[in-house]
Amino acid sequence: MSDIDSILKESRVFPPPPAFAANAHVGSLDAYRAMYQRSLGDPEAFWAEQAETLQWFRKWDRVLEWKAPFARWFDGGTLNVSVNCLDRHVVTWRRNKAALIWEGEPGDVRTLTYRQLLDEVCRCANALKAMGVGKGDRVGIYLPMVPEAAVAMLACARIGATHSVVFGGFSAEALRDRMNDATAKAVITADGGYRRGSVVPLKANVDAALEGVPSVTGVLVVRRTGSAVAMRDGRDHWWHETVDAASPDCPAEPVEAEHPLFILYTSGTTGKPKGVVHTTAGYLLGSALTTRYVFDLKDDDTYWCTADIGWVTGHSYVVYGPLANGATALMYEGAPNHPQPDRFWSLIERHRVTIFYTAPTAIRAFVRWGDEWPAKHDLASLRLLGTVGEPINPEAWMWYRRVIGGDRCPIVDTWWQTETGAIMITPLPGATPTKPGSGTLPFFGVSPEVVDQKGHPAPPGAGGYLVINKPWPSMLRTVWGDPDRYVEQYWKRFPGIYFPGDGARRDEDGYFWIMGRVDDVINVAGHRLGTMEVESALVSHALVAEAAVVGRPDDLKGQALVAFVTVQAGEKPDEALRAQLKEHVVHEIGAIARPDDIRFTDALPKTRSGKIMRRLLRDIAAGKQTVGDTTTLEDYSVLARLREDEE
Ligand code: 7RM
Repeated sequence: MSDIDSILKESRVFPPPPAFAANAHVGSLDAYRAMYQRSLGDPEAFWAEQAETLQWFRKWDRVLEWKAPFARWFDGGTLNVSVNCLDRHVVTWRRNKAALIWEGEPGDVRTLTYRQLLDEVCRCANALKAMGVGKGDRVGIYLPMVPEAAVAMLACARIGATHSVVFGGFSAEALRDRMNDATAKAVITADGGYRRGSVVPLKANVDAALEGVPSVTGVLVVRRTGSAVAMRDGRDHWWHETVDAASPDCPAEPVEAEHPLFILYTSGTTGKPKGVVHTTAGYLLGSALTTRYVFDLKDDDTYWCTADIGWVTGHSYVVYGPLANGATALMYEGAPNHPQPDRFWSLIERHRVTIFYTAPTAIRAFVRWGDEWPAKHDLASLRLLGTVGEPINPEAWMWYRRVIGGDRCPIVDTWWQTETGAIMITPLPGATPTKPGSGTLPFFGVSPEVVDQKGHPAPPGAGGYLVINKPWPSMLRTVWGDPDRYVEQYWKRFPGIYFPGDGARRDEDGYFWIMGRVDDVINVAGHRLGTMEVESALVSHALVAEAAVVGRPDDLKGQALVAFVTVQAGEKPDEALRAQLKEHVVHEIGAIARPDDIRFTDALPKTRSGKIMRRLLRDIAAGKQTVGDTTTLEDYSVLARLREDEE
């Protein structure tokens, strides 16, 4: 088997705007390189120095203990995450600074200052204690994007309970499996949540889920929608009764540096979800440090990460990273197109957002909905844009820069995973010249490489496997209850080296280009093609909004290339466009990547966090009637429509 062939060429470069660089935490590539060299020259000294920026009850004895692949960071130290996110700010001028500005989907707005947030966290912590929850217990959090979600996470941290947030869009079954896997003691939920104007019945789902979860003895219920719910005596408690009545004083529990802060389940490509375990000090350090440097965060910023707290991006860049830095974060409950496709731009205009962080899937939807929606709003408050979740196609990047960023804002394309806890490969906006589609360079202390199948370094320009060859503080520690799976999944492909599962290449400048998941690589006549490059060639056609390519078994070529394509709103795809797109790909990258079939569709199957599920498209392209596990699919009707479209 060969490595991955890289075929797409992209040569645009955007240096940081001088005015941005002049005020940035890191203002030049030289400054970045000097700090990066130092971080890898003596990682333990670097991380010890950085750990001084946290508040500790007791300092660590030892920076790192590495018994590959098991790491312990800052052993001997004790601290509390909620103290770092709240208490240390309320003793400064920040006590009356807005910590969270929240907007509900119906348009209601709430602001919580650091002082108010700390009081609410303490009350919630006391309410949890009264329910019998203490250090080491696991607590499920199944909430919409309301301030209480952040409060609940911090309240768990305050008493040393380990939270497991389950995305509010997941089913009762998914919730049940996760609560059982973690043997949770309590669940925090709401009567419902708003999504595109309708109410998601969260409490009813909890009731159904808990039928099969003997470990849960208490449920705390936020009243959000006012919908009628059943309350079970002795088990269920209203937030507005118990939390509101509780004392706002709750001393923080000092916990060990390696105490598990949270479990977050990630659905692997197959089989049961893995409970990724993150611990206290290393995770907090990683999320805090990256938030400060990658987003060049300052006290007068209004920072908005659009991720749901059900995903790791919501953990690290809605809650822990911004609050650890004393920032003002915007939180929004609902859909980007409710009541109209300009909701995000309206939010940015009204709240004067300065830093905006979202996903390529959202950006491609905005492109498709049309430029008239952002054009209705004044986006001049923005100074920095970010993206995460999938490779971003260069044309979507260019659109983001021009239409949202007014050709003025740097873009940080941040590569990382649930497992890495924090951003790993990213530009620093005042230092790194950016290239559309590239995550550019590693963050401090991160040592990634592109290797061939034998684990040898791949030459510049050659596609291969992305690996990380040194431990870092915010790395996952294990899979909850299944250390063998941890070893098997991440440390076996290249023994002793972390393998994230992505393909990548490094260019002559040392920039990383993520080429997609290696499971999705397509084998055409001996060439191994990453999905990102062919998809980007398709998306660079003016009429294409989104594309996903997969392989279909082919007697002659091994695999034939099948492209699923969504066109811009209002366009009618036809035979002529199909022929044009094939020629367009040949023109952009060469005959090897010419799609054998192009199938137009109005939507692609995606996970609930917006990642294209190529695995399902492979089954459809192969004409299989039943497709693999679809439990993480966002919209089931997409599959039915794709099948109907079959010619
Ligand atoms: C944060 C998050 C992780 C996977 C990862 C990649 C893909 C994420 C980028 C990206 C290219 C990026 N966690 N991915 N960010 N690919 N460029 N900037 O998404 O655990 O849900 O997913 O997402 O494949 O391995 S995650």
